[in-house]
Amino acid sequence: MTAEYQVNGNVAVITLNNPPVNGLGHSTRSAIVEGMKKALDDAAVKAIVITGAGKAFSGGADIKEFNSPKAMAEPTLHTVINVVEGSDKPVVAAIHTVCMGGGLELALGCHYRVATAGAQIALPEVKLGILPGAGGTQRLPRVLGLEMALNMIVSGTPVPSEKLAKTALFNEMIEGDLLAGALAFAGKIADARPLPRVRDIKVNYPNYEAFLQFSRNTVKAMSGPFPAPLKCVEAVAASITKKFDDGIKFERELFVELVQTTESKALRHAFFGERAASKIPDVPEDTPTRAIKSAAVIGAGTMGGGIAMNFANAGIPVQILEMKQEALDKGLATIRKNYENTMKKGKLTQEKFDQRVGLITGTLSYEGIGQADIVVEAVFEDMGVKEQVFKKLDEVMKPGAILASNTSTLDVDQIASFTKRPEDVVGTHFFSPANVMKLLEIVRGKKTAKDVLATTLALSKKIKKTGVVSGVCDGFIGNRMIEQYSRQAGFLLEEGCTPEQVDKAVEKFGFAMGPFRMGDLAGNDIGWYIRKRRYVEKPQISYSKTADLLCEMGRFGQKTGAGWYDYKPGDRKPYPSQLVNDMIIKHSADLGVERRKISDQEIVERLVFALANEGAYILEEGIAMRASDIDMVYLTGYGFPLHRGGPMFYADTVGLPNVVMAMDKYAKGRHGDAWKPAPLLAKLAAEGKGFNG
Ligand code: T1G
Repeated sequence: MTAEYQVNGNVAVITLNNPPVNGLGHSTRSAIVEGMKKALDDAAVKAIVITGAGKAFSGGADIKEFNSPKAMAEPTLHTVINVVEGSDKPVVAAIHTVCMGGGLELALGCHYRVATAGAQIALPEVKLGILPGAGGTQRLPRVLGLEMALNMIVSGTPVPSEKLAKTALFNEMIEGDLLAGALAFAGKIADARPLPRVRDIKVNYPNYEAFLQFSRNTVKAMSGPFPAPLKCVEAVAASITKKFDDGIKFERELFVELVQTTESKALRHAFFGERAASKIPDVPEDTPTRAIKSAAVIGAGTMGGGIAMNFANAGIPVQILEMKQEALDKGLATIRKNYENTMKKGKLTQEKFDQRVGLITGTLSYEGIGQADIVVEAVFEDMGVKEQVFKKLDEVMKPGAILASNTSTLDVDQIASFTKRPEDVVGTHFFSPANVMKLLEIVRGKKTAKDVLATTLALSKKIKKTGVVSGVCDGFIGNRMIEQYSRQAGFLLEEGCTPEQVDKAVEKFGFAMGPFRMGDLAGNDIGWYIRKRRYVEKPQISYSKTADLLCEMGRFGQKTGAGWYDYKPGDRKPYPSQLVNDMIIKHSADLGVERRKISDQEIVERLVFALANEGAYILEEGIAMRASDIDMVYLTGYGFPLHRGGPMFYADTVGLPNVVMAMDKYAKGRHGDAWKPAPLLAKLAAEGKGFNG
């Protein structure tokens, strides 16, 4: 049973017990109704307390149930709340730790609510592309007022319970033992009548029409491709414009509409995808981890500095090793400047600034970092350089230290072979800017120890990264897929597109930045260096030469003041370059390619399906453990639009048979070899299945 029932004196206690967060799945909802029935039938029971076992009062409806008939099976959450609210004995919600979504809606159906401080109170449904669907949009405004309720529902942001202590949401804040406090409170109000019902409170807000119109305009401007935020405004508006029951009906209609949208399915996919990524089938979740009380980073450049900041931000002291004092001083100064800028924006207190800057120190000797629990090298992307560094690390680092490489493409097994402790070697591929981008690719070498993996995953959570485990291959997950994306981008230039046309098409699809603007930002020389290596290692793979011609012109991007686009000094705005466009047109002529008009649809299909197809190869080779891992890589590391759910999820929404059909069409064009469907993709398409099940 997923809720326990016991009677304490003359108070019945119903304790939700559905780990991990007391999700209000069907069995829990049934158990609450059963408990209510018992309490109402027991003449000795004068009052009822509902509370949650473990680490939550309740995290809300069981999202895992959404795509199953159970979600709508009686007793629905509406029914449960109506039973509670319709009880002729007082029901007290005893709230702690987490009270969110349907959990808060259940509490709002109770006659009274008591809480301990520090509980996260939220209606976060909007973050899943839906809205509170069990009365939250109608009851929360009745206890918090229109404005505060609207803000909480449109943002989905949790508010600590103590901040709401003086509102009608809580009747009492409990110090000490919550259950004891709730039982005492229940004893006090057991005979109080009439029973207070939130639904009976009237929402007052002078000139609410103007406020609601302002809210509509503001929310419309900030919600991008997501329909839910604006629907939240309309639902909350009903709490003041409609009778309660009409408001509930209206809310229900909006909820049913939103839960079926692709945007909501994509957000739910990302919610579970982020959590699934931290699970490694052959590494039990209770694998003991190594203590990480100090860190070291080799290289004080952009990457090294950003990586060091991640540790300092998580309260972990970190030493940066550089070979030259000047480089070290420059790196530390850059970090300090970064924190100063954050503080100027009001996003960092002086105290935090001092703490973080104080946690980052520098050293010029390898011996200086020998006692660190983990060392991350962020040196030049060249195997020879990595070899020197790891041989030295093998000499100086204490036993049990984790030796991590920030390599973005190189063979982690080969790097591990430079040491006598390959089991302690792992790839930790950060994405620039390393202190900002959420993605951390954790590259598992053949010999990487399980506890090293478990430790690195736990560390990724501590430094607020989305850790995704990758096997060893050229480019791991993200950069291996981006190679196919970039190949198609180059071919499109040769066949008729300009850089801005390609960028605009994918940015309209939702990418944060198109491939050419991204190249100018990251530096076109980085890709050039990698392609030169690949021309030698994989001569059979064709590439467009446009990117090489650009680099031969010295146009590396913003850092050289010119790239695919022209730039004005001090201005990061990209301006189409006639010189580059002429180079491209001439290159097409040299190739004998007749340029043609290419649609945005073809641009998006060729770039995104190239990602999905390579992702299918990565899946079948076991480089990625699951399709949602690949989606998490692209959502958190490559600016793939969240409302599309990631390349694999997007391919599923298009339908894999349609993807294969489009690929067959492109296979008839230039470089058709790039469009051979991965066997896994062909198989799933033939079976009418998707990558994500
Ligand atoms: N349903 C199902 N599983 C959930 C869940 C939920 N609501 N919330 C968390 N989990 C799982 C999660 O997948 C993970 O599983 C484990 O719990 C720990 O999660 C009608 C319709 C509650 C603040 O949006 O924000 O109510 O990976 O790692 O960091 O209006 O989870 O271990 O197998 O995040 O301590 C609205 C979403 C639902 C809350 C806890 N509620 N959850 O954070 O643990 S819709 C939410 C969270 C709704 C009603 C509507 C957080 C948390 P596993 P975790 P945490």
